[in-house]
Amino acid sequence: MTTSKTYRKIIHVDMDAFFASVEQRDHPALRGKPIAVGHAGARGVVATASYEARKFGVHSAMPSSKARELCPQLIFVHSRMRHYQSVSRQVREIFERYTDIIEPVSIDEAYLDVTVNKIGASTGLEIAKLIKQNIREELGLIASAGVSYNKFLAKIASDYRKPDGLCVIHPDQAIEFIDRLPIESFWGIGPATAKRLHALGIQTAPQLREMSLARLTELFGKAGLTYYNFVRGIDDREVTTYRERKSVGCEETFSQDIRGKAIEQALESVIEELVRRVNKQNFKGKRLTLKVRFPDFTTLTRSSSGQEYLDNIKSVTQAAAKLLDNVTVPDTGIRLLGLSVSKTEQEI
Ligand code: TTP
Ligand code: MG
Repeated sequence: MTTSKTYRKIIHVDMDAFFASVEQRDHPALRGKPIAVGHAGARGVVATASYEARKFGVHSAMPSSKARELCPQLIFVHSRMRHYQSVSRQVREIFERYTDIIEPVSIDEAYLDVTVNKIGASTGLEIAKLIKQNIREELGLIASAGVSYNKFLAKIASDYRKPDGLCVIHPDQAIEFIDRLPIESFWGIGPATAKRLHALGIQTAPQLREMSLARLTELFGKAGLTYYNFVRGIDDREVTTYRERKSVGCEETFSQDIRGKAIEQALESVIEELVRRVNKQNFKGKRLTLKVRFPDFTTLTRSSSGQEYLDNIKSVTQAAAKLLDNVTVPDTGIRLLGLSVSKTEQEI
């Protein structure tokens, strides 16, 4: 008797230096230059940097002042979020030529299940090549793609040899790839978990593989099973096309810190926009969360749930006022104000 195991064909696509590449594409004068998308001001941060700037050590989430120190010739470009979102939709349209099973992870990243696909291709590699080619020729942008039999490995594959990467991890190569990874790059292993594992003497994937399932779940609960499986190349997560929206929010960062009356006015405008979004998406939720960021970047959130749906100005204003009453605003004011509506435990 022969048995053959059929594997899924999963692709992970991640655009290279996404915002920066869009800017370099649209403004030829910026091509080949170190650029950063973000605010150059004293309080600005880098959203992303072109690969030319990365050579100097500039990276996402770095304060702009630090970036300028590392790379004095760095050119700052303002972020155009709406534009990037529309490019992201164009990328998605390319994916849709091959499959409808698409799971967007962020504005520039998605998983695709092409086990059954619209062009009858027999390998994921063939489709990944076509997608990269379409993105390059039609959008003038570069993407990295990874192909494997599950999401975890497809993501590892797309990160491998970025930018302009294309990598396939076959089932019989999985363990070899995994063993080259630092444990921090496993899905779900953040800095805190990594620290705990290091304290137990676990630095590498082979060491992690020696831990029993019982020990891992004792230490990390449900996540223990995930680590146990991942380190063996097992990940049964589906590529999910639909995700129920858990919250709808709106926030505003001010060009100057605001205080007093200006906060009330800002709150009104955030509420108006929030209610507009809630209704546009026909979202039903009774929980409101207020987010306030102070000039020193400390951020505070306060939530409360009521009986009414937060889909109108009146109910949101009442709930927001109560939350804001519990916040002590320092003399220096605030730099960001945000509100979001979500579902309560009972509603989910
Ligand atoms: P990433 O895919 O993490 O970064 P990237 O596309 O710029 O670079 P890479 O080639 O390494 O994939 O994020 C996608 C976009 O999201 C990025 O272009 C800008 C934005 N972003 C932020 O605004 N802030 C952040 O801290 C990060 C990580 C990304
Ligand atoms: Mg990217």
